[in-house]
Amino acid sequence: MKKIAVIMGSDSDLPVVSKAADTLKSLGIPFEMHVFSAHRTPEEAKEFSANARKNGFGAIIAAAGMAAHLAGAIAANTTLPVIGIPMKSGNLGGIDALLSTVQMPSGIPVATVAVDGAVNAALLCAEILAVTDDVIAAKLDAKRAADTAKVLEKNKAVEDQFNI
Ligand code: RP5
Repeated sequence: MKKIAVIMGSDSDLPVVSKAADTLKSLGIPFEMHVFSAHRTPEEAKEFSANARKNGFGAIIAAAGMAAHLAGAIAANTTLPVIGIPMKSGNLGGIDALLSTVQMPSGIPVATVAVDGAVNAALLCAEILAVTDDVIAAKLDAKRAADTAKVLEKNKAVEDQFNI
């Protein structure tokens, strides 16, 4: 099975990014976590992304805050799918990172999830792998069914409490 790379610009991103790790773990998908910064360790970020395909990765998550150019810098050096997580950090509450990550010019795509959207980033990676992996596809179907059951249960509790 292909691995997922989970890269963050700073270890200060870890409390949010660890939710992507938890999600991948729950689906049995192998992954690696790294701290590479587009501006503090640009050579390491480049080296990792340039070699990611031959090192067995199938997609890359890149989380960064503020003037967040990590996902774009990673995507510049690979044709693997790159999913950007704009992080809520600094004075602008994540709007800076959201615009920096989502507004990639044509030619180098970054699929951007919500601000701090680590769970969806991991699920999107799982969906990418599930195109050719029936085991992951089945796990995603089971998760959807379980999530639906939980909401139906909550609906029933509210209906029982308020509706005559
Ligand atoms: C970004 O700047 C990181 O991704 C982080 O979200 C933000 C702040 O980093 P630290 O100053 O906490 O290392 O590069």
